[in-house]
Amino acid sequence: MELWAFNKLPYLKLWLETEGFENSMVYKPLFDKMKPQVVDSDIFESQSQIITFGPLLDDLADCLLFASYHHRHQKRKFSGLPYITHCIGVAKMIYDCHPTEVLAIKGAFLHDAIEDTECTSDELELHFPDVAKIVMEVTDDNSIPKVERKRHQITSGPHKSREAKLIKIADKIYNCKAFCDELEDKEQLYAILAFSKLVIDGMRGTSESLEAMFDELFFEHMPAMLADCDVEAYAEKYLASK
Ligand SMILES: [Mn+2]
Repeated sequence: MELWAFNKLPYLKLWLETEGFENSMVYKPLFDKMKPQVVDSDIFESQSQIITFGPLLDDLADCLLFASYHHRHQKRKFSGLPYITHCIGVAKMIYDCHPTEVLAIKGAFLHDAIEDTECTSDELELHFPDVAKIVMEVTDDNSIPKVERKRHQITSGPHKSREAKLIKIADKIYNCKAFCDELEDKEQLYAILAFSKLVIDGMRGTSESLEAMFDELFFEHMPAMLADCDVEAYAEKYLASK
């Protein structure tokens, strides 16, 4: 395994110590492995949400560490948890449904690194040549206007690689779940759900289980009347929103 990220362990430790680690999810086997080197073992005692990836550990550790480092100053909008919990959640969702899709799981850890941090595509390519292309596929082009960018998510979906589709679908599910839990403006929620449905509809046939997971969420939160007839209209609302 290429050990780039292990050079950054002091930074990760710093992040763990300063960013409310007690509320974050932990990739336990990885940190078990790190313990002798940098992390105090007591830090694990109070964890309630522990994620295990089992035998895939070695292949994934670098991706998680690299992503943890680059997202170290960011928090999730609603929960306030360290941003990396989102990347872990997306990776975990793919792992649960498709445990052998290692490239997609690695890509899931890194999927927001280009879009949301100072990490460059060159840097990613250098350290993770097998995953960089997949990450670029799920990275929105911030140089184009927001409406077009959002619309592009719908039109580009069908042409993406299988790995990119898995990440995109899991990412949408994760974010929609958060919106369903936290968003008080229901009209805005329906617009987001409708838009996400159109994006996912363009990638159907990728993962029966992930698609079913999205459908369950969609039909649980979208009133039946709207779900039947107004999806396109609500998606347009989302596209028109700032
Ligand atoms: Mn994401």
